[in-house]
Amino acid sequence: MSESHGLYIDGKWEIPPGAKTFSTHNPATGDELGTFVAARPEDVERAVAAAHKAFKSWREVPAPKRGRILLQAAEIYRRDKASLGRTVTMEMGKILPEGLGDVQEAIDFIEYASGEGRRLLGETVPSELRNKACLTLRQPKGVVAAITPWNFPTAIPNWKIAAALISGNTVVFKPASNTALCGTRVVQAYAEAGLPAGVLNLVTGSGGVVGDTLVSDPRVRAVSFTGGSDTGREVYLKGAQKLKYVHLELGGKNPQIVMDDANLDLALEGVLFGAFGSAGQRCTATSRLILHQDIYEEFLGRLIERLRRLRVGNPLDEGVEMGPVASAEQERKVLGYIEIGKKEGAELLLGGTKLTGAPYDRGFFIAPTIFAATHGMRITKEEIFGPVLSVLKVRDFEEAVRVANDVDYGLSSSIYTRDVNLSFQAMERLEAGITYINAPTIGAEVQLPFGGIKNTGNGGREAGTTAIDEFTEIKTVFVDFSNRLQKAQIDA
Ligand code: UN1
Repeated sequence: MSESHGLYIDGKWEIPPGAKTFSTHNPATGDELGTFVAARPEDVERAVAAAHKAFKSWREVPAPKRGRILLQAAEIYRRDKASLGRTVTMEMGKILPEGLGDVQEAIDFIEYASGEGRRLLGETVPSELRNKACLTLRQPKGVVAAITPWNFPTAIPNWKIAAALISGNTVVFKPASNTALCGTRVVQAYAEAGLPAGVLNLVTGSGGVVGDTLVSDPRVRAVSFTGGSDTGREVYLKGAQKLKYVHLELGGKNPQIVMDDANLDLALEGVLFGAFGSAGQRCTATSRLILHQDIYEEFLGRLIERLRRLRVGNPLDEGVEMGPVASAEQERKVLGYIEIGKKEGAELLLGGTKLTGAPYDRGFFIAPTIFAATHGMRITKEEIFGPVLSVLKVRDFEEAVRVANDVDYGLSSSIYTRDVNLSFQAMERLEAGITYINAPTIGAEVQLPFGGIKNTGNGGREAGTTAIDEFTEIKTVFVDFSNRLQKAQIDA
């Protein structure tokens, strides 16, 4: 029997009497990992009430003191990194070094965010009048809902939670259901770190019940959502009715361009990591490889040859390079796209099947898959979120940029070239929130803004100096110390 886990509301772990439950499973083996409460609307409302009540005192805790508690949580993650990394790997299937990387990204961001406790910078600017001061303050928004996906089950929650908390907000956190154990462990660290009751609450359960209740509750002033574009649109619309601030971090269709002058060894390592790391289940994953015609045959040949030897297996095992996809649902979706690709007439060059036989029998393993595709096919335009790469041949840089940009998403992008002019042109012209030069589309660092354009989001950026924008209101203050009525804009 696996362990039962509760909701965390107002500083207490609880399993409400008669609660319905659900469990999570290891996508490599099918083993059950834990059972969790499927929260009802009234449970969610209690969590929001707790957060709402705690806000009054939490906002008054000096920000550097809030930072101390965050740093303590980071220390706990660091202490428990090995076991947390294993939990990530067991619950969503990325290989252990990537599971550990997920936890490291959480630690990195919390440390970064806690420093904001000594900044939370405002502005001071001149007044057009004498004896008058003009400045801005950052103030918390109130109760924040953090709704997060399964693909980075410790890092992404912490991008939101740590930034919200350092800014003085309180949080109700709803993790993806299939990584509820990771979500529980994310919160356990903050509880152990001494966060006051009600400041961070955990409600597990479905998007339809928990997510909906959170987004509809008028006491929730901001919603930070990372996930699929369709759900993101629903969250945005529902939040709009209550004029909430909604931050969305959605899909991608990220290209890696390889020019004829590129270092091909480097570009090959790049696409292997970018497209098949985390089995392609990153918003930033490379799903289109755009090759200059002069290196097309050679590069593709080498890629296929290397991928044939890619070690797919239990992601906990040493030396395994790719694990399963995260769930049955994910498997269906990815295999569905492979069928679409074949029907559209894309040439299947490698993979394209579910892996069977030991050690794959009990898991959701899909062979690394490559299509030689034509730009415009659905597999070249829609997010697949799995180990499926479409390869596209282009004549020159102009065509590469045109193809790269001709999708509805705009998260990450990459170009391999030694030409400094093309590098700078790519920086300016690739329609994406992130551009890498001579590096893969994945692997963003937390001290820089993260987010995208077009259908990838609605304009915000997480992490970096922009992290707190999502969670603070700007208060503008005018101090007139002239001791008389001064009138701006009016001629004296
Ligand atoms: C995501 O997939 O939503 O840049 C986040 C990267 C990671 C974060 C990805 N640092 O690949």
